Amino acid sequence: MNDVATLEKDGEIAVLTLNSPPVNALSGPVREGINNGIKQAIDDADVKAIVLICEGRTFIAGADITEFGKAPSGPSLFDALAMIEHGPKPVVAAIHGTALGGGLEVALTCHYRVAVPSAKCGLPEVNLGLLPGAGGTQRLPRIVGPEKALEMVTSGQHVGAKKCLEMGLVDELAEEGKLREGAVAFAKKIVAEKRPLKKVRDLNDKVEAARGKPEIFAEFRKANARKFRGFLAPEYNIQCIEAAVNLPFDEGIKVEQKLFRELVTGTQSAAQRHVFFAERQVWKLPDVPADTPTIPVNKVGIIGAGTMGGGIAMNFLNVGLPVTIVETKQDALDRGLGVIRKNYENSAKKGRFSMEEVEKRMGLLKGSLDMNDLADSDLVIEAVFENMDVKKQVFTKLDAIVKPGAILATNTSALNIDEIATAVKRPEAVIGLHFFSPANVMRLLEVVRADKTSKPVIATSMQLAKKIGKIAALVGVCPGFVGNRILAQRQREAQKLILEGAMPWDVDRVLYDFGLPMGPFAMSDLAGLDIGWSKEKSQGATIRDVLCEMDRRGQKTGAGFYDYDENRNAKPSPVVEKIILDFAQKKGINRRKISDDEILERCIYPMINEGAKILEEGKAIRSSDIDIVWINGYGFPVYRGGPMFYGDTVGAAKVLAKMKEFQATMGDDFKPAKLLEKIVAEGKKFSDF
Ligand code: 3H9
Repeated sequence: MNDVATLEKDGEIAVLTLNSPPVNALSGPVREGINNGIKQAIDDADVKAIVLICEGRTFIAGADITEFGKAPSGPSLFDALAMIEHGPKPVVAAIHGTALGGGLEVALTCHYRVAVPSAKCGLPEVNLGLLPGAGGTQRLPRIVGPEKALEMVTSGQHVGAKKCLEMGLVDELAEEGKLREGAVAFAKKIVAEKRPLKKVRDLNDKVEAARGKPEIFAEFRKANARKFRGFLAPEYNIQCIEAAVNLPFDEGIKVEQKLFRELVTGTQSAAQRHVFFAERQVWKLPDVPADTPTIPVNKVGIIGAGTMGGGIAMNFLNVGLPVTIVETKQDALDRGLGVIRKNYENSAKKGRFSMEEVEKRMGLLKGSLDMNDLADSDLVIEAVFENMDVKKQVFTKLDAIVKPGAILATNTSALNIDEIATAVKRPEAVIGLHFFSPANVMRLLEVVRADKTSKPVIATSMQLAKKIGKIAALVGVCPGFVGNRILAQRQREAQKLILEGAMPWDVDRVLYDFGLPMGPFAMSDLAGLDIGWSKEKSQGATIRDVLCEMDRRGQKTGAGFYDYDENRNAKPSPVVEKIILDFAQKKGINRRKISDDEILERCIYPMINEGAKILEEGKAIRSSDIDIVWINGYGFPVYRGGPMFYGDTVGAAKVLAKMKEFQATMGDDFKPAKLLEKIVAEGKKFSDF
């Protein structure tokens, strides 16, 4: 038939098998294979029913995402679906792995669905800034009802086969490992029983029952407003389910088509598709190939039981790896272990796991006051406070204690790891593992490669990151590494802006509306303004100094840049306004009105420019890695694709022009990166690097 589809016969049952690794995505050849295979089986008078099944790790996992934005080739998916649905013979989808997006839409067009218990079904298009564009939004609610359909299409969740069976999404479960036999037997059964062709499009009970009940949608929108903020796709998905409820099937399909086209040609979906591939690219290291030997890690040591050390420990306990935490004082150790236990107990109370599981994880944790207890660790992560001399002493001690071949990692967020590595005789074992706070929650891990770090140490760190459920980006040593180095640009501008004319709440509002979870000043209030501040050294040199001296140290003291009520709701503070005005006057600054556009451009463009410098210096492997860091470590809105993709969206030429304009009036904080100039000169994009 073609390279990806084969048609065989098992008695009266035709079995159409698709084989297009890695995930049987609906590329041109796969669509052609379905279309022609079904037609051939229909034309064969001996065939009474058809089973559609896939080879490899999964049933069809969706449309081929790489095809979006390109000219379509081969038969349309709709032709293939019509061939299945309107044909005269029952078609049974046989599902293993995942039936996702267009894959589930194919299965929903089949007349019956059989799955193995481990299979999962879902419509995850929303995560790509899309909606199911092949009838999914119209067929799904006809089976599971509009409420469940709303959940599924706006969350993109993968639903297990047993649940699918309960919901009617799957008709029968086949024995694990025996899908083909099970599906063929099922097909034979429906032939023998002369069951009718069950077309999902004709099932109207559930959608009609919801007609005239707009509150279903109003309540759903309200309940999820925070979660959906800024994203287009969830709202468009909701509108499609509304159409399924209120319109006849074919009219509903027209709405789905129109909204799908809008999304697939829009910037948000392009950004979210970019993130999908970026998340997969980030693991690929050009000079550390996949077959690089790794170091078995069965025991982890952590130095420091503070917030960071404790959070880091939890990551390993969660996946069953024993951890020894070393502290210098018994009370600090007890406190640290107590916090870990409390965190686990809170999760258990919320029903995430059982109390037994809490004990199991705590049973893997050992506290100690003696660094010698780390001797047989395969990986030691140092998480003591940020002081070069202290860290070097710790590493020298570790060097003498820990067995050869172990990885010696530092969780520093700022210090020079090359210098830390001079404290040991085995610099090849030293690496940075920069966890973000809270370390047991935040998904990002910056894996920092020092000058002499060996490839097995890098490969092992990346592998371990995956094991503990992080997304890791390999970066180089430079001040602040990738994430904080870029953050410093935004922080500097935010501070300047409030002296020049804006107020903290203006800056915060603009960045919040851009899509960040909170602005820099709300962030500082949350973290505590006195981090890294001391009364003795404070000279009132910055607004922060002034605020801290007044004991306005952020949310914890009920006041910082904002005033807080007892529920920690922030209000702009007249006191802060006056402090800022006085401060600006003292500095001889003539305050002026600053537009929202200027706030945004001054906060974001220098970040993009810094990203270009990072690429130019080779401190990140690719521009999309920087996006991954900022999306997962700092809440950069996914629908903008990360700072570098956003730079491509506005255009490197515009970023450069603005940087030059700002440089002319405000100095070299805005000096364009050489790479930015080069990209513009060559008419390229950041994503080309
Ligand atoms: C859609 O269906 C729209 C329709 O409604 C409308 C039609 C008109 N296309 O994740 P992995 C690649 S939208 C192209 O590492 P896993 C992936 O890039 C789609 N490529 O494996 C990677 O490549 P590489 C809705 C795809 O086992 C390789 O396959 N569907 C696609 O951890 C392995 O992927 C989705 O959103 C694709 N659709 O997870 C599902 N999918 O090796 C998206 C994967 O070069 N996919 N690749 O880096 C997934 O969620 C996961 O890949 C899956 C497997 C769970 C299937």
